[in-house]
Amino acid sequence: MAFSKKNACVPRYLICAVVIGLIVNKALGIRNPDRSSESNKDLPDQEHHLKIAVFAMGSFWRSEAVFGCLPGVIRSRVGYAGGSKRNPEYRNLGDHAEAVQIEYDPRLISYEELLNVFWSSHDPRQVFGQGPDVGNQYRSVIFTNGTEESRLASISKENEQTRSRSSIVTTHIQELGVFYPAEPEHQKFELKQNPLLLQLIGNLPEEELQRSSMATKLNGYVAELCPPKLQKQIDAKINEITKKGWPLLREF
Ligand code: MHO
Repeated sequence: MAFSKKNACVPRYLICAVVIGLIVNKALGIRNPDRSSESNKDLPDQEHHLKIAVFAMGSFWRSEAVFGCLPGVIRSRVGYAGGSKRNPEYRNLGDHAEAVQIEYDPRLISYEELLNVFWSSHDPRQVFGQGPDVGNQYRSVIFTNGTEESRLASISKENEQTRSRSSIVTTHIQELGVFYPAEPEHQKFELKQNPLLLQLIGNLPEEELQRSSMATKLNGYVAELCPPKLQKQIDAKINEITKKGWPLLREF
């Protein structure tokens, strides 16, 4: 059957609808879900070797800060994963867990090393929560992307279980489905509590802040989760800058 003129217009309407949808989403600050396997396809060429790891280990404010200072961690962001609810939100996240997504350079840090940090930075034996935070959203999960990560995760979980003989390691290992980035106020949460530091890095617009490696590090620094040497170096640098003071605008 020949394509009538009327039918030929339909795809154009569809394209318009999609474009308008994207613009409205952007204007309303709506966050689009990520699929793990596709998430580094938009990276610039020099970043194609970067890999992504996703963990849940309690409050995502802290989880993001835990990984921020590690050499080889390029950037991070927090979000919701592991559940079935579509478009979760902080106050209504359904069956998802609070998770952190880490972009890392495998030439500088390995997945096994990230797993070690995961185990040593929370209590995987705690049931239904983490520290003072109680609830399913704080469960411990390693989200994997394929069989090699699952294999490494399982080995590391077995090792962890051997170390804690009397109690069960509750951590789940599951394939990452959709990662829903959390609202902007939860991204680099620790850093956002420190206006001076935000200013020192140039009051970056939100999108740039979320992609900034410097912000990722400083987010760990504010939570005092950088290795002591780096923590001290950053302290010294900030003291140096603040001691010099700012020129004051007095009159014009
Ligand atoms: N204990 C934290 C949990 C925050 S979280 C991102 C609080 O201050 O509420 O779930």
